[in-house]
Amino acid sequence: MNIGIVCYPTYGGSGVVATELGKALAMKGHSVHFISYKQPFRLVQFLENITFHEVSFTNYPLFEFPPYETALASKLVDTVKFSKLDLIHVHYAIPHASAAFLAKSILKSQGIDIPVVTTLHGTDITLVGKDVTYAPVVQFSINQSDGVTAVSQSLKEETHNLFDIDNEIKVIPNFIDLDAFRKLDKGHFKKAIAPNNEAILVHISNFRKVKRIEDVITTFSKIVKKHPSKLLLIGDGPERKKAETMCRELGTCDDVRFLGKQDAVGELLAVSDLFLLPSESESFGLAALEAMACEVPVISSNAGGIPEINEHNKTGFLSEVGDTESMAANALKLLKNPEMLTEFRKNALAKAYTFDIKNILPIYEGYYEEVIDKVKKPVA
Ligand code: GMT
Repeated sequence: MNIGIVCYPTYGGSGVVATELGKALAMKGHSVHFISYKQPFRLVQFLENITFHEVSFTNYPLFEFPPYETALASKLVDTVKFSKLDLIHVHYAIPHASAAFLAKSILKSQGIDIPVVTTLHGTDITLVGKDVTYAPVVQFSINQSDGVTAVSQSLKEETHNLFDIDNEIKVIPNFIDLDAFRKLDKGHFKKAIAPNNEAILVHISNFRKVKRIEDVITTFSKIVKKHPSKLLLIGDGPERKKAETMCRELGTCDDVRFLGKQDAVGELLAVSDLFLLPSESESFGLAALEAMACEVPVISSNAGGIPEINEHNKTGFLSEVGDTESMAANALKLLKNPEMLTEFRKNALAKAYTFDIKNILPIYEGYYEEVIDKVKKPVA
């Protein structure tokens, strides 16, 4: 197939999923065309079958905000026609689904019926999408898509709760490349981070409010009082400053390392003992899955789709959002009991295997074929 993928190029789960999906499709022989305003950050090496189409803006003094949606729709029209796409797959509804709808309508007027699949990722529904600023367009464009997928059962339910959706939403969970994310022997690295064999806890996110970074810091401060530990904070975003201030106030600065944005997160996960994810809401929690693939159990909140990945008392523990007391107690339970930690490590890996990209990729391919067939031969 000749597939167009629209995504955000920046650090964030939806861009990662879109890029890894495109790379895997290309490796299987499909032609993949990424369409975005910048090269996606995980699309670093040259791969046969992959083309990147940059959405560029023509600025004009009248525009305080350059009309990205219009530029994207125009780019889609152009790419569909000249690269002969069979399907457009947009990741994150805003504004990708409505731009795709506009492109589809333009192409239809020229005799081309391009199938559009929209994948809902989370905040495009639960946080930003439901806001009145965007809601009518989000609802309309989801209903106009030829196929709609959600990355978890929880997100599918949430979408139906928040919007009037008459389209069938297919759940296709996020996935992991178990060759790229696996436990590695990085003893020297561990020694550098934790010279006295302290436990290593890790959190990876975009440091937005929804991630509750304050709970990561508070939970860690409770853990470190009872067990020698280090905390690695990977990523960057609006809440970072607050996190730094909290570390100073709590006196944990010596044990907390802010590593900023990192590309090789696998290497850091390889030396970690526990992953902390106390999010307010999380449609899936891809970072937790990446940790589990590296045999790192997860101490998380019980929000959204997290329990579909992190099994309570098996691959980690779930606590109510904001209950840092319970999160710290759960972490200590594992850190103080090496046998239990080993068991949980194995369970985490076994669970990660159920999200192996090798199993999820054929589901996407089958769904694309189904949607293309539906558009070609509409049901009478
Ligand atoms: O978490 C974010 O703010 C980033 C966001 C994105 O679109 O990049 O992540 C969402 O999509 C990921 C990939 O499907 C999911 O793993 C995350 O759970 C989801 N984030 C939220 O629902 C908050």
